[in-house]
Amino acid sequence: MFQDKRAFKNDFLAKLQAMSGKSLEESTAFDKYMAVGGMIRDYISKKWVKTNDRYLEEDVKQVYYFSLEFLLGRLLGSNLLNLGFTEVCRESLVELGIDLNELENAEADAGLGNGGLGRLAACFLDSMASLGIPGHGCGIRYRYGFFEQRIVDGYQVELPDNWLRDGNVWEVRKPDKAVEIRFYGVVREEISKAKTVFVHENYESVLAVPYDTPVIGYGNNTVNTLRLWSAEAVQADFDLSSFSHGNYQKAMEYKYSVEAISQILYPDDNHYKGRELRLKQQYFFVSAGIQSIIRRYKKKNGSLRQLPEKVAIHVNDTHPVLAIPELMRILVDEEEMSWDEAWEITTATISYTNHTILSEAMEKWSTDLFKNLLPRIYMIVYEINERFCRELWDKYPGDWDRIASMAIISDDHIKMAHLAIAGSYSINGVARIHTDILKRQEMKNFFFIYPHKFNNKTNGVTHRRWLMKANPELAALITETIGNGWIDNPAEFIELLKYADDPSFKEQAANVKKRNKTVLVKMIKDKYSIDIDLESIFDVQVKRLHAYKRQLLNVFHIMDLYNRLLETPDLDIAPRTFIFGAKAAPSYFQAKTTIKLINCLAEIINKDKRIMDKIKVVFLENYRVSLAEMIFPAADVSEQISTAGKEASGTGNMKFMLNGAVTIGTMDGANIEIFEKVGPANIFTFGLTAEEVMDYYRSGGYNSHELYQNDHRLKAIIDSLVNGFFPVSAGEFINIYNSLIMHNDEFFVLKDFAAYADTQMKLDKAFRDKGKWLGMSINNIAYAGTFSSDRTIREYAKEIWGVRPLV
Ligand code: 26V
Repeated sequence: MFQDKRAFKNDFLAKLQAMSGKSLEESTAFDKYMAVGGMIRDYISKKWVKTNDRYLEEDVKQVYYFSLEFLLGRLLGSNLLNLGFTEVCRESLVELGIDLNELENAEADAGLGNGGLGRLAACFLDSMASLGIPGHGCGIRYRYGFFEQRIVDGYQVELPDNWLRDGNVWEVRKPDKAVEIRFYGVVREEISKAKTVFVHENYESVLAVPYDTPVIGYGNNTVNTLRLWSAEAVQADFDLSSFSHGNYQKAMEYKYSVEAISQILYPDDNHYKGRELRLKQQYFFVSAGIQSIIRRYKKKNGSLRQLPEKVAIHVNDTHPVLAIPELMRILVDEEEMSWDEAWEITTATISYTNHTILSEAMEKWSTDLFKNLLPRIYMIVYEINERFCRELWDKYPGDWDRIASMAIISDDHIKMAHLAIAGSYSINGVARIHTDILKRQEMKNFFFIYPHKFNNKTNGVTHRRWLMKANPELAALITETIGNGWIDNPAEFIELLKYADDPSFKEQAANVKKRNKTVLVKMIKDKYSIDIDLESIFDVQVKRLHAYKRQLLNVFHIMDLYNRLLETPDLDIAPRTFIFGAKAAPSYFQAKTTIKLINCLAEIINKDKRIMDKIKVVFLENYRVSLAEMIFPAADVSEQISTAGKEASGTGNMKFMLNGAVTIGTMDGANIEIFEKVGPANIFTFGLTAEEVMDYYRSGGYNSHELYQNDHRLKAIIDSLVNGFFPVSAGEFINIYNSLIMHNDEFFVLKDFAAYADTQMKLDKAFRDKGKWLGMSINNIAYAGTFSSDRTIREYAKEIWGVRPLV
């Protein structure tokens, strides 16, 4: 099939006909993409079965990564890469007059995630498979992924992401492995054989049907599984009995209400809103996942007592934390284990990662809502809370305040993070500073009683997708220079340090960057009709739109630069292109206003002839994984400017670094660890530290209005939000103005502005020294090995899960 070009072409033409029913001439790019996808599926099917058989036969410990989000992006390119078939495929297709890139572009992104947390889950799957670790994903097969963003008159408009419309070549439906999930109803206690048993009655049944997607390891024979669950009605679509009783409408209502569970991905990132459907989604996939794990486990092992020796279940943030009471339910109610034994097993099986400390993101469910939807699970959580509070009481007799603040249930709400901490054996943050903040502040009281549970696992990104796939020319140059050992061992990037001063290597690296910039320039010209100077600094901020990420600070710097250029048109600066990409949560008003502001500013600056094209501003619509793959390789500057203490880690920062961009950033998240690796000469840092921010929050002393009054540059910028400078209705940007001036600038945009603008000037100077800049760029690549998710996953495997690669 893939052994040589002749075999490939034969099989491809046959597959194309079989799948599309069309001739080569008639077929579309999508048909051809499906055909190659079908070939890959056939090719890996044996390896997939074999991988599972070996896991079962050799009875190895397996890890299940539970996540409400998996932001995979496209799979054709990365599957070809991991199988080593990119070249044979590309060349064979050329001989048929077909461009592989065009087929890749025909694939819809699997956008089943909001941002960092979902993309991390996808990088982890790639690393687990590539390291040969028996590890699988478990999540929801959303009918609609993260919304598609259109910019209309500068405003964000959301469209449904109908990613499954034309079918999904990678998934396999497994109806025989479906399980039943129960919602609502009542629980009756009964005495049976001198034991209390709990009978759940009058519940509503939902069928969870799994769709499996292969996760193909790089250059090994491992094919792991991402299992995504879809909700279906239990009865046949047209239930004859209710139909004949005139209950057609009722039957259909039930069907639609069930299907709603896996219909959409909630598009809020870092903002919790206690919606019942969201809780339903959480229990739905967690219960399905645990039931299927137990079923598989029992095939091989008799007693569930050894479960933690064979199974690790990892919960990605608190979203899947119902895994804890669900596992308890199965052990206690179905396996008839004692509570204590069940608790011992559960807390030795489940581990938890925290991804944010923003208080508005902390999940807490109203007990009324919870009890109504999940009556038996509520009873179990209630019991967990009782026992936990008793334990606290023994440690802190009489200290009601402390106990109330740590309780799992308090103020008529269930605190999911507290449940996660009590019910798991490991709790980790995603960068050193983040873990330290958890231990010292947010989870201080828990750290005090369970110090052994807390640990750090600094995030990473897969260098296969984010370098080899996204930036093949840079990957080839690195291999030419230091050999290909870095592919299996990204720490070897460090060998590049020897070439950081090598003029010929530098020139080649510069040429690669230039070609990548050319690709982006062409896309921008074609799509937005904006002319970009190839020699300009490509200064990029791509991430979710959120006040704490401070896209506003970036905007203020651009406005200031513009003002200065108007005063001094021949201002001595390198030309710059400011590139943004960001989606705002549909209900996040200020974030949407910020998008409008960026687009208004772009409009003004890009058409102002007076500044002689010194600066341009581009807002790239619909930021997503496949667009990111085009952006990172073309970036010169990586904007990582969150308010210190707020960005748990960041992973975009790592993707930029890996592609030779230089960071301008605050001492926040993983920026700190990047700084420690590359050293102060190869990164631009500025602004308040997390401690300083904390001190202001604790003790006051910050007055944004004073800053506004005293800094004439800042005043000019902020005034222009509301003085008619922008051609919008009065009041358009008043909420931004108010958040800064009337509500004392919660994220310290004004406070960090001067330091940011100064640092940007230093960056400008460094960029104009071409040799120096290239050295910085190369240093960044050289130190990027640490931030490969292979390093991260090895740490999880060894220090949390206790799983080993199967070789
Ligand atoms: C939270 C919530 C809260 C409830 C409502 C829906 C919803 C949806 C998503 C989230 C996730 C927010 C947490 C998150 O994405 N954190 C990011 O995780 C990255 C990976 O660890 C990390 O690099 C980013 O710094 C962090 O913001």
